Amino acid sequence: MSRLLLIGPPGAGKGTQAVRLADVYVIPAISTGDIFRSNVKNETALGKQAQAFMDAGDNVPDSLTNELIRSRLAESDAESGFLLDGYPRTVDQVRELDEYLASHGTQLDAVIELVADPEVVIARLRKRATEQGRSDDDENVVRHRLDVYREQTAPLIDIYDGRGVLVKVDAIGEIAEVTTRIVTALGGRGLTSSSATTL
Ligand code: B4P
Repeated sequence: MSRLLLIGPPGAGKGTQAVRLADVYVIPAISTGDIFRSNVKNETALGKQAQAFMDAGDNVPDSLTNELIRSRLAESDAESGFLLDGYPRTVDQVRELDEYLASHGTQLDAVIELVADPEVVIARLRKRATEQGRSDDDENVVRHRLDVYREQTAPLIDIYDGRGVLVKVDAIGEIAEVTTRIVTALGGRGLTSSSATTL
């Protein structure tokens, strides 16, 4: 049973690693970014509210994001563990997640920080912009997303470090190599899975 979260700047590889780690630890990967994108695509009320913030590279308001995560974590597949990708992103979201976990008598096992140089992530997102055409991968928007990350999300790293749950991992290198680093680091904290040992 693992309750994990991934934190790092845009383009550090959160979504990429989340899918791989979900396989390894047999837990659902819950990406607020993916949930918002699917709502935008399906033109739901939530998608309509979130779109302008996403296109500008701003965080979607906490009020919308917290509610979304509360109901997602309440689904049965998240009962025995989960990997949060891109949530929490603000101090208010940390508070909300803390309250949710405490009310369910649980806590996070580890917070994985993906460490990547801003110029590397800009180059990755430039490549994704040509491949996928995501509106928030425009270079000016990416630079703004990095500023938002520095101001609103980077402070969370100290919070989790202070709680002794932070695991820092170098996110530069081949995708599989980064996964192996994460699994090794989590293994060092006693977090294993039967499939993790086969990596
Ligand atoms: P996200 O979907 O979280 O977008 P992201 O930060 O860019 O991460 P993503 O997972 O997509 O990219 P990855 O690093 O895996 O958020 C998008 C927007 O949604 C936010 O700006 C915000 O508006 C909103 N939002 C989401 N969560 C929110 C919250 N909690 N509160 C408020 N608003 C929220 O990968 C990037 C690229 O790098 C990919 O092309 C990938 O193939 C490549 N890559 C990955 N690893 C690599 C490696 N090792 N080597 C080379 N390339 C690699």
